Amino acid sequence: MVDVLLGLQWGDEGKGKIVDYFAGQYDVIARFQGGPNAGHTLYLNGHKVVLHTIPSGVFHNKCINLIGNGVVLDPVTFKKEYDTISALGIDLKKNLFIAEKTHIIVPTHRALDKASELSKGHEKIGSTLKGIGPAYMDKTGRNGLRIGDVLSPDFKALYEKLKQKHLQLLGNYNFTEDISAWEEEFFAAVEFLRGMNIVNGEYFINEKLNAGKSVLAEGAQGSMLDVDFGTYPFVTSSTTLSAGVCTGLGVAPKWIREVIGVTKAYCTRVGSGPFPTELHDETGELLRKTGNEFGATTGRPRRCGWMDLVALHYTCMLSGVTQLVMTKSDVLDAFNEVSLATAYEVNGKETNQVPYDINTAAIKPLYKTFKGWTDKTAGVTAYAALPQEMKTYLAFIEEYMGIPVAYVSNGPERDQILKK
Ligand code: 2SA
Ligand code: MG
Repeated sequence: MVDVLLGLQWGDEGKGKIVDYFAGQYDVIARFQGGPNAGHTLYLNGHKVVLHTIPSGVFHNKCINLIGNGVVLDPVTFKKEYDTISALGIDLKKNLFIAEKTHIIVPTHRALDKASELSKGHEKIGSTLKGIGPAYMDKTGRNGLRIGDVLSPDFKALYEKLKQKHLQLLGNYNFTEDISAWEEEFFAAVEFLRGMNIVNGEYFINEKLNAGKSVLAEGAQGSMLDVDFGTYPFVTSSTTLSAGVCTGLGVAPKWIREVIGVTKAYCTRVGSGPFPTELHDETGELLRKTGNEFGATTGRPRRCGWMDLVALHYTCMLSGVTQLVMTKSDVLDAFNEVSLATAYEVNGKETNQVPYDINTAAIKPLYKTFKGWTDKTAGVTAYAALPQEMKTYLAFIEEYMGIPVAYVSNGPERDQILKK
């Protein structure tokens, strides 16, 4: 069976900690979409490790880790990550596998990402500039290079052909940055990739499933960044929903069992695009300060606001979420009152649905406000011992969503998670 773990908002829901909590219970951990635009933070014996491409099961001795065909892999960031993890004494050779149909991010993809963003001016997407969009464009445009190609003696020629296409495009953008230094690193990393366990991912995973092994599909980014159903065009370029598991790994829907959706107890977003419950006042400021909502890599302040049940209901519907994990509940300890958006007012009309014109419509979220809790949740070690006010808040969410909040994470440490 395959269980899926994914983010229900705009990323940064704290998936890294949660997937680490669950990983040891599965035989295989597989990434099915996204690329080095992901950043899953884990702690190993006090060392902080941020994983971008490598699945989060690598710190569990018995877990097999698969990078699925739906991922776009940058050989350079992959090699750096591999070296960092190996330096911690982890033998990746044994349990890391890469699907041969995984697409490759080449240096000119990164250049194209940058050029495209620059050309958009103040309408830019706020991309991570890792080359994600251009790599997926080449995949669907049928020009891409795949991991299986690095084993071919013609790889250099295939690369040159793609590069020439990109240089033409870059010329149109008047992009003149020299990428030769990037290329040197790239070819060193491609050479390194040749020594990896490159497998046919779809047979690999189906053989495991048929042998009764359990798989956890590890999502990256968030559901509201999904290329089809997110706040388009302010989205990433992959399917971040549970549907992406089937195409991103080559598994049939019949295998999918639980869909575990991770949501913060409030809401954040980095980059541009609509965010109906964003708070521009001191409450938003307090959420940012208390929740330390600053980008892990860039230090960019994240936009903050109350939890949006309209959007959450939408993303749970799209992925068929069966249980919710609520993270950073302890951040709400700082508030006398906490609110949940339960409906939108769009052009004077009330609705419980996410509208098509979310980018342009004047959306006024309608809130239900709850009394805050005077007892802190931060030190609580059992779900049943959570403050009554918080239980009321959780019960309302469960009722609205029709899905249990099966876990509450009340702090950054590994053991700060409460099971219902
Ligand atoms: P891109 O680079 O083409 O995917 O950027 C397009 C938009 O998607 C946003 N984006 C993200 N937003 C939040 N978290 C992301 N990834 C990590 C995560 C975050 C991390 O999975 O939690 O590194 O801590 C992520 N990836 C892409 C981006 O801001 C653009 O708005
Ligand atoms: Mg993150």
